[in-house]
Amino acid sequence: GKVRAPTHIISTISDDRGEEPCYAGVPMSSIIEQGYGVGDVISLLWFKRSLPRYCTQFIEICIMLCADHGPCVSGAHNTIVTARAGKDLVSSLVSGLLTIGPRFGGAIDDAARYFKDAYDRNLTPYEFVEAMKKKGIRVPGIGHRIKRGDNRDKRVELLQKFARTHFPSVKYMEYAVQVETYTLSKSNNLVLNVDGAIGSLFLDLLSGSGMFTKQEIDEIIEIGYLNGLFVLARSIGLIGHTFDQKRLKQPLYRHPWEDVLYTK
Ligand code: Q5B
Repeated sequence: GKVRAPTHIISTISDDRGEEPCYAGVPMSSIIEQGYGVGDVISLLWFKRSLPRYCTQFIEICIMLCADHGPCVSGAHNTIVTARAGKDLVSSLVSGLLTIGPRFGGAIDDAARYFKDAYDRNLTPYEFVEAMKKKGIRVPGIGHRIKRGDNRDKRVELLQKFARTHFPSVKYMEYAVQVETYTLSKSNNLVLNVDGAIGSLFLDLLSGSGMFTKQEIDEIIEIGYLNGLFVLARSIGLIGHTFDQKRLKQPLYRHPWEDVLYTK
């Protein structure tokens, strides 16, 4: 009858058994015929639902804006050095990806966690930032190596502009902006960075779209989906840097002695 041998894997996001693969129940032909984009595919495979157009457009904007930030950042640097050591595409890519973490590009989830907790507990920006300082924790999503109060990150402005026009509510982002106003009063480098902008705005997307229950939002934040946006986006640039180095036939990289302080 209906007795089934126990399975070793449970999977809920895609199915390749039928005539055509399905993403979260949506057949590939519908994805193509209905003109879905990468944002829709991410919605289906990560969030297991179709999201409204402004949400998928926001996801696509995040991907486009974070695809690359020049050759000098940690990820691109690692990828360039690896490609110049003669390694293959995948090795060069993952060597760059492995730098993504709490200081570089991987602060989105923590920014969302801390901004959500502070906003939901009605902490003033002063109370939030000073409490973080007491705990010795840098505010995730705040601070940048080259961006300043008088040289803002254009990516952050573009994300904010889009959300202010299309999102039903931007309360978490406005809170992050208030935090930035306070941190900038302490030091000119403590701007809201791209991780903080995406983290706070994704909270607005999750809570304002009406597509997620409170429990689902808490689970998404707890598991930490949002760094995935940076990982996915920056892979595009890291692959580009790999091809660039190969195309330019760049030799093995060796760091110059004069740029090292040899000391005892
Ligand atoms: N201070 C990002 O630091 C950076 C503070 C802070 C309180 C803070 C730092 C930080 C949180 C993590 C974060 C994402 C490491 C950054 C990205 C993608 C990217 C990258 C690119 C791309 C920069 C100087 C003084 C010290 C610190 C204090 C610094 N940050 N206080 N909360 N958040 N942020 N990461 O310049 O009293 O002198 O000891 O950890 O959000 O990764 O383009 O490069 O697209 O590729 O090294 O945009 O902010 O500054 O360490 O010299 O600190 O500021 O305590 O105070 P820096 P430091 P004091 S976006």
